Amino acid sequence: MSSVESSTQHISSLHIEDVIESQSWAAPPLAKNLGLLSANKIKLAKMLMEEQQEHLFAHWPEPGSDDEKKKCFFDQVEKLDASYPGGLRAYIHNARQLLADSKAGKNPFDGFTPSVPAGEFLSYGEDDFVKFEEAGVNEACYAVFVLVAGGLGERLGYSGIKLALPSETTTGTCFLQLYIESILALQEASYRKNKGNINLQIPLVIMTSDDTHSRTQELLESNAYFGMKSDQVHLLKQEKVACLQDNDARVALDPSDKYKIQTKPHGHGDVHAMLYSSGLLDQWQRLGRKWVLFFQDTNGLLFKAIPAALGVSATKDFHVNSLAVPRKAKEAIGGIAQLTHSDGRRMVINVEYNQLDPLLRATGHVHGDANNETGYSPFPGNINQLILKLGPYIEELSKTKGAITEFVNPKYKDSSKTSFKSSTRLECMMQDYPRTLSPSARVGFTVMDTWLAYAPVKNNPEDAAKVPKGNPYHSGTSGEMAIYRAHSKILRKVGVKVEDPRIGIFNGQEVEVWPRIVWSPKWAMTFSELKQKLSGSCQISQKSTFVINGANIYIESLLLDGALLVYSVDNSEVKLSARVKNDGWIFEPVNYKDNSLPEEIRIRGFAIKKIDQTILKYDQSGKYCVDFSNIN
Ligand code: UGB
Repeated sequence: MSSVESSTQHISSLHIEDVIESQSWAAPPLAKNLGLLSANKIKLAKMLMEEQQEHLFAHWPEPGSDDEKKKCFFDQVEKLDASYPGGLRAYIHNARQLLADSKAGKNPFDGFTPSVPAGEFLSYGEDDFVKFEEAGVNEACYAVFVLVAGGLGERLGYSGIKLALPSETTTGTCFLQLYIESILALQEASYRKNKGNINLQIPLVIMTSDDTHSRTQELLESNAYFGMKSDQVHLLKQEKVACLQDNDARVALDPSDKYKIQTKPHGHGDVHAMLYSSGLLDQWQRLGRKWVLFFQDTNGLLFKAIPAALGVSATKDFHVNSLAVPRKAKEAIGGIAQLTHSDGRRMVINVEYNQLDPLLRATGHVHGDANNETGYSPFPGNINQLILKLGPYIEELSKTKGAITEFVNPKYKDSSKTSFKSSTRLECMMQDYPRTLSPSARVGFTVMDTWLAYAPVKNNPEDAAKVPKGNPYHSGTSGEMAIYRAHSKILRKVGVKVEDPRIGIFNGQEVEVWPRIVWSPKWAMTFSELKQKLSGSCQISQKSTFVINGANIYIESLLLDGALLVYSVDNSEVKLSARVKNDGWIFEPVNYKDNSLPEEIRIRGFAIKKIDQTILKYDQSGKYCVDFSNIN
């Protein structure tokens, strides 16, 4: 039987009425092909016609040609319809409205005046910081972590998933490993602090997308979940949304496949709807969880700030606590602002970096997004680390079902704003969650030093090198250097003499090169833990590399000028006094255009050459008191 005959039979047996009726509503190329579709897909076809989407079928040949592709097209339509609240029709309607607003130049914050809100400002090692850190560790056993990792990182120009990228190349620890080990260390510290009375595993949810899902799963599985229990980790995959080709919200076809709708990510704001529909929130509440901590894929410093920020949330009973850092004007991070409406409404919210300048100019700030006398923008920079209190979060989501205010950001061809350079789509951001909260909600933020809390890896070498002087590069180079700087500065705060950095230039970026000091999270998560682990006189030269990996390594004195790596198993205790001098490890500049090198090296602009090192390894349980010196 030919496919034409088979489709005719399909028509007669299944939905002849729909098909006959189609004469009135379907464009001819579609009408002829309706016999290929199930009743539900015919409904979707009708909806698309009603929403002026007939261009999607203009190229469809007679039945018998490309039938499988036509069916696949409607499989995709069905999926897009099911994954958007209210379906594809609602998506098209929302898009039309937002595109009209965008064309009219309407500001989403119309009627609101921005001002600088009051928040908590913490300095590493100060009394307040230490107090909040201790409170945070106490509370960590009631926390859950949610990592948004659906983005591909097109700006970074890295072909792998960003979670697999080494956070630094001294140890090669990738971001996902660093995050998981930090959560496990926090879990352990919280268990100890609660004297073993509360023994909860801290769950980790990772939001992935089609771009990242399977590679994230593989990374976890091939590394035994980096020490987490496999049922402690939950992957939720977000779906993409349809692209739009014009102001009428006509859906765009994929330029490389005319039977496919072009799709793009909807943004990290999807995380709220996904958590809502996953059932995890109620499960966590039943188990007595209190806090949900959201974070992003490439910030190697984040967990230095987490315990204190969680302590702030717990102490001040914040429903929402955004972690922030001082922000340079025009830096590509959102600004946290208090917005007050002429009708009395008021909210503390992130204003995204591309909206802050126009909003300020529209409300009488003639210089727009500018630094003040401190050399920084008066608006703290949002680093998209949010801590939400679980109870109020569940209450709010039961009203909104996790839907987040969307926006559209078309790149117009010219000032007439009638056509786009390339297709666009609706997007939403997780930090817009507080926009629907009532004014009585307890919304706050916590500002910490950038060197301690924030060093994302987002920009490729070429773009990073073009960043205005004084603004952060947010590159592979700066992300790695920031980890060494943070560890060096933290050690200085506990009394270690760490030599000043030298200046290095890699991939056209001028960076401070501090000693390469790296420790595993289980060695020390907090200021108090560090103080217990370090005593006596300790000195580290700029050319040094110092790696500590083990829970119970106590440094009693240290004179280091070279590379020293200390490893121990968790059930051993090492008390170490060491004087080490060797040629150590050095950075060799590499050209990012050199295709013979691995991408993760090229994006940094340097490779580590291991000339000489001292390795002290304790892989059997026991107590060790080590006095090591290779200096005569
Ligand atoms: N992400 C997803 O999981 N799904 C998506 O669809 C998109 C992204 P970007 P950007 O702190 O540095 C954010 O692209 O545009 C994940 C804040 O909006 O790195 O730089 C993705 O995998 C901004 O206010 O975000 O801006 C990644 O983990 C500022 O805080 C995360 O979402 C800035 O980050 C962020 O994606 C910052």
